[in-house]
Amino acid sequence: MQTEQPQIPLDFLRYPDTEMLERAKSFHALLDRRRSVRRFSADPVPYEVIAEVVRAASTAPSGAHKQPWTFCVVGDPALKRRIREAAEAEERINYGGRMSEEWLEDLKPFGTDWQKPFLETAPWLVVVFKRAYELEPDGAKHQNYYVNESVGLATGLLLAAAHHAGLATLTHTPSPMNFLSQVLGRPANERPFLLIPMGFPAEGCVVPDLRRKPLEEVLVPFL
Ligand code: IYR
Repeated sequence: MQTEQPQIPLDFLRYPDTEMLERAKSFHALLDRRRSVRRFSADPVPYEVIAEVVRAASTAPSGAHKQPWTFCVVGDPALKRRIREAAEAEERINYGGRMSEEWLEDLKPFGTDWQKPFLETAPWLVVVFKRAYELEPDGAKHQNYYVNESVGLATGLLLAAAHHAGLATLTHTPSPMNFLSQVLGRPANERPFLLIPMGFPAEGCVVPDLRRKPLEEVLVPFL
């Protein structure tokens, strides 16, 4: 390999085939219990748990290892309230006609509307920002690469890590979401990507009875 970068031995665990299959199955069983939750309990969750979940997310691969993400972790009730108010102001417009009839129809199974109480109830809001580019203190701009792919991967790991730790999440997409930059005072190179409430489900929380596509519908083998 032609590089000046120091290289270290790969820390890799190889399992026998039977154990590999067992591990693959049990990881699927874990992930298959993850559901998007829209009714949260106000029970507190230690900040340290959320920080570790973010640390796991930040192990994601990224274009040229630029790690083009910032995770704002919001527990402050006043900030959560401002985020809820701004999100609801936009969603009122969305549900009042900005979304197409087909879109509203597609959302019916989820029972969503413009009201977003979970933005105040959940103990934590993780606001994921993508870093479109990097700014040096002297004002020089540096590129990031495959930013959407990288931040999407990191967010997937964030959801899996939260679920593994025993936390419920919602992948929330207030739209438009520029208000998050203002409320959290983020710089111009950071753009809001997703808003993820984290905490415990409310007592008696229910979720829609949805089915995941069977493997045959999503996997095309070329053996
Ligand atoms: N952002 C809106 C609408 C919405 C859109 C999709 I696509 C969803 O899967 C869920 C909601 C809202 O949060 O209500």
